Amino acid sequence: MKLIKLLATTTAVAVLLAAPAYAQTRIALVVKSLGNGFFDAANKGAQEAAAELGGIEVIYTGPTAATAEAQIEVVNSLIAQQVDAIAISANDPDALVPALQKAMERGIKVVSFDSGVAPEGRQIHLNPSDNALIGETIIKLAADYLPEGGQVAILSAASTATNQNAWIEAAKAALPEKFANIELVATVYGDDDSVKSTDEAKGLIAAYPDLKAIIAPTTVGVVAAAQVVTDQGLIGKINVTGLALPSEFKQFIDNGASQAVALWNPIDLGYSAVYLANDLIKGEEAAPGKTFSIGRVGEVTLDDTNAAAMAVPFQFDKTNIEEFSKIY
Ligand code: RAM
Repeated sequence: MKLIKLLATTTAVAVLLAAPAYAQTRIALVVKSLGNGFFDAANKGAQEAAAELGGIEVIYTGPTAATAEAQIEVVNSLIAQQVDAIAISANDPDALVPALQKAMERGIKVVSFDSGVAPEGRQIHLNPSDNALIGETIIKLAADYLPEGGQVAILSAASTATNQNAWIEAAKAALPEKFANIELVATVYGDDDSVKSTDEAKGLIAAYPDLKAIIAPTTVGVVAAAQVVTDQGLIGKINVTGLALPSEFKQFIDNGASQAVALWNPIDLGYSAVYLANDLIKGEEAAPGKTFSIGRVGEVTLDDTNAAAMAVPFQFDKTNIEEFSKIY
């Protein structure tokens, strides 16, 4: 009798202990590549949202190299693990569509954030800010310090990256009308890889002796370019600007390789992506015009492609980078 009671109690305890693991909702945060401080910050926000919502495990994952092929492998493995949702920052808008459609067919909710997937491959896309505004901002960051105008070049991430390509397109559209004395001489791709970005920055400097600014709309590329300008003794001759994580970039505002850069809050971006994924898991349907509330960040409303944008980009220079470098 005693033994049965003991067994029953032990089983009950075991079930209780095991229960949370089974009951847990799993949301995978799939990033362009691991080892990127921007995505580490997004993951910080994702974990914060998970803790706030309760019962959620965020699986932070991604390939080592920022390619769509490598992300497809990650997605396929998440499908096999039967996660509840995938929130992805894509290295290509189209290449991931079949794998993500397969995920959706199996009941996995799919959100893209930061760098989008084409509408047929996801339910919601969350942009950090308005694409046209970001495109104009990255040119303005260079133009503000070039009153006489001059040559600039763009050092981007992967050549297929949805977000950078949208910003570059918007930047090119703004150039003739708003920045007539700025000449964009080249666009090169460093694949969000430090070594490749460094080589590409060196290549630009060698090919364009009159280059006045390198605009890198990637937190990886901007650091590489600023380091090259520093190492080659070109501070004051070539201004490096673009989108930078203050904690990684402060040293280059301090040493003068850059006058100013911009970014949004990557922590809020990851946080919001998890909120949206969780809403879909809970049964909410994405539809144009629908508003979703995203905890402490506020709310977003979906446009006619079920995409939404968060806040305006924030500018960092020597007056404020110190303060922001402590946050992200
Ligand atoms: C890199 C990535 C990311 C982009 C930032 C600005 O970390 O390419 O997708 O949003 O830069």
